[in-house]
Amino acid sequence: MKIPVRYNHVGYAPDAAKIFFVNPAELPETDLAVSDVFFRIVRVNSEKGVAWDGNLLEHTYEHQGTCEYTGESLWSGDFSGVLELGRFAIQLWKKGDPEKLFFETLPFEISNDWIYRQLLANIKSFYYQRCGVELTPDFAGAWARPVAHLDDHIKFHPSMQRDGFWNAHGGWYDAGDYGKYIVNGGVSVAALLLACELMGNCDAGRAIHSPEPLVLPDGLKMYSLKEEVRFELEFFLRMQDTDGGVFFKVTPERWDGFVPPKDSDVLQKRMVLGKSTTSTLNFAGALAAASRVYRKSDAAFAERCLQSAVAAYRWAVSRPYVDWPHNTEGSGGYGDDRADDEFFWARAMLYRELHTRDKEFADVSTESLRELILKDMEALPPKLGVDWRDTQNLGWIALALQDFDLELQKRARTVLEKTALEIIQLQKEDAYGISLRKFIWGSNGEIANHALTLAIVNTWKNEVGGNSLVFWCRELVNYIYGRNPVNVSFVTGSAWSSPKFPHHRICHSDGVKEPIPGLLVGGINSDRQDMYRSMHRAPHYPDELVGHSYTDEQGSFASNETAINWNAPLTAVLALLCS
Ligand code: 9MR
Repeated sequence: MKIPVRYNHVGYAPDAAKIFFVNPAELPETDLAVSDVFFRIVRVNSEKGVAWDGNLLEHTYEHQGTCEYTGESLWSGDFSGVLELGRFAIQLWKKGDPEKLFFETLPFEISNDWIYRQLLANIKSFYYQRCGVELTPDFAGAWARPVAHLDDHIKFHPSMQRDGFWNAHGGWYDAGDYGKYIVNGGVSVAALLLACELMGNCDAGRAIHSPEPLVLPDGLKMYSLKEEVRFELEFFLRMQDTDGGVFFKVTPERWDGFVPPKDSDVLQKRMVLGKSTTSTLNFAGALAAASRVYRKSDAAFAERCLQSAVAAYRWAVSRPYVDWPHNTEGSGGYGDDRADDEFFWARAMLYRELHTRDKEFADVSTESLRELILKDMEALPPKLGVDWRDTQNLGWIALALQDFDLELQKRARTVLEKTALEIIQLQKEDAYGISLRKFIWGSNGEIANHALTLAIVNTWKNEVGGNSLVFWCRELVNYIYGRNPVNVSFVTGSAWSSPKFPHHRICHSDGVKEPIPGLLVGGINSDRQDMYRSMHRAPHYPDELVGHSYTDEQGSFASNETAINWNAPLTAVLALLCS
């Protein structure tokens, strides 16, 4: 069926802008001018009352022409004036006498709490990624599962030539596979901890800070974000060797098939691999951030995190070029041949945490760190968002959020504001209001990370260059939840159009029809790396268009896998939009 309307399938907040797009080529009549069509917002109740009538425009933002990645010439409609709460549909009508109804969307909501509900689902998704523990029915409902992958007594990979066993228990599975990776876990934890740090005690704050589990509307229990992140942090701490270095990953010997964790346990040996400079610095950045967030509620744990971060940093300083383990036989590579951005992140975090403790940490004194940070700032301008390979934005953010070195704070804020403006400028020039110029593996994660940049800058400044940061942040969120070229709300369980067949081993082996909710899939990826598989396993993309490089199939690891580093920035953005 043709769906000519691109809109947020979940909803819009009453005080938010409510913009949608129309692809006229998908209307039932051709050669229509924009002035031939009008839209109507109708209430989805027995009376179907009209909430708004409006005309369409031939352009959106500063974008006048054809969408480069789909060829569409999108029109746009705006019903920001509808402030009432409820369930609504968008109708497209042909003007004339009589008027003719062309199309009606499936319902979406205008509500104050749709973002909060999605936030809860997202936080919960990390619980479903837990490894090595039983997921109990009171938390997991239909997705309960027995304990597997204990990882508490596993060998080192033969390439390490190291005897003995290691306890690498706990932590989250990275994605659709059963690997656990420090590099990717670290950036995920960092994004989530930013939400913990910045989110005050507003109504939504309970979902972030509560020490007790929450009970969700569906009756299931859920850990607050702070408690959930701690589960991953405990795993991180186990991954630190006695010399301070941090192992890179826990990997099965070969890639697992689509079997449940318990079967994988029987079929596979699991091993520890690493250490590398990047994994060790990633650990340092994440653990230093943790020491900040847990200081008030658990000073001993916070101190342990900080001491471990310092030990990791020292290890990396003395071994600045220890390469990532070039091994992808049973797990992903996360190969990164530059560690300068990880150094910057770790240094900035430690600078922030240690500045009152020079006497104890003479080798990482405020003065010495600052000197290096000044060089980092010159060498490593921010990117539009964080990603697992390039982490310097976390350094910039740490400097922008501290308030004891106002000179560096000002510099960092100015630079990040410029970055935010760049994101917005790209959005304005794009037919779908997004800031990408290429759709890569995990493009949804990239969009979420750009949105996080906007949301972070918004914590100290509401506008850049006259543009509202919240407005542009919400525009990116609208894309994620359905207003995109493939009409998919990219988070499982969020809307009628959500992925049903994510590339996720647990979802496909747990015997439950519905996928685990709250998982963000990678999304449009024009590289389509999964097409290089044998014919019968290659996924079925709808056509050749760059903007249609997405398919809701289990086999599409390049477009339909979920991963913690994509979910994490989205979770943080949703939290910050609730505050
Ligand atoms: O997100 C990663 C992406 O940037 C890389 O291009 C891709 C190929 O190396 O790997 C992605 O990460 C995967 C990881 O290697 C293994 N777990 C699943 C991750 C998401 O697909």
